[in-house]
Amino acid sequence: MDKVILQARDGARAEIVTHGAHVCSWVPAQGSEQLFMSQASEWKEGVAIRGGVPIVFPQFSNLGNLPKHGFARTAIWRLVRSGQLEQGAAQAVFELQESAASLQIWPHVFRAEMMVTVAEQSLQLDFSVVNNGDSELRFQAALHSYFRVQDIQQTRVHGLGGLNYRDTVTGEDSCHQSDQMLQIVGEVDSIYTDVVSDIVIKQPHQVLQLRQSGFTDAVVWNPGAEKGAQLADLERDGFRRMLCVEAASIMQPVVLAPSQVWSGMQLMSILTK
Ligand code: TA6
Repeated sequence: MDKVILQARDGARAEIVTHGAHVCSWVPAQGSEQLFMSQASEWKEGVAIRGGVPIVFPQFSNLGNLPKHGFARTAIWRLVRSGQLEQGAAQAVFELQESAASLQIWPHVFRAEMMVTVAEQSLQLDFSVVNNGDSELRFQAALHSYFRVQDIQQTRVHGLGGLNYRDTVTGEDSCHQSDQMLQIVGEVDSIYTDVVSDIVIKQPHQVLQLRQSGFTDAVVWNPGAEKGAQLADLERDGFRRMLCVEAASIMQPVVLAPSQVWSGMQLMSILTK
């Protein structure tokens, strides 16, 4: 699989494969790996990678007729450019346009772009879509980020208090997050709406801040022991070492008029060690 390795002047690194413009690794300057990557992931053309940052587009989950989570995560993206910027950050840009295969299942003309920027303690992911067709373009999108945690039992999520969410596990649609702090116990699969504040993943050894813009929702997912064991490409007991916190636009799909552009961003920053 073709891979782009980004290295900032300060040593911060990220790795992206053209399969899905998928970020597989992020190591901040003087830091350790921050993304979870399943050792049982298949790394096969046409198959989604279990870990890193899959790009979900143009459909979230099975909320439509397309393959689950859309086709972008299994498509081969084109590398537009990569290298170091003047200030020392490293950046790569990938693009995906309609193809004969995509047009068969989704009759739209578009250009999607993924820009990955790494430096110091941060990784910034900018995802954008332009409608190159002559009719309305409607889609869902998510940066399905898998974070690596030392122990899910010791991990806490802050910043979701006060938000409404859909609990995909129970099927309940109008739940309210009254606790300020979320502890992950068993299977968790929730879509939080109207996200405006930062989300923070706290572990005993570090604090990771997630900032998003453009995306209106955030998904928190951990399959738990039972569902985790059913995922053939999730390494044994992988649920203990991963937590997905995704920047997403699901409940209100993005609607673009011809020539219109939409962009969404997820910025991940280590606050302390
Ligand atoms: O974003 C959460 C979710 O939609 C879950 O429901 C779970 O199925 C997960 O994504 C992973 O999906 P995948 O198709 O990669 O197995």
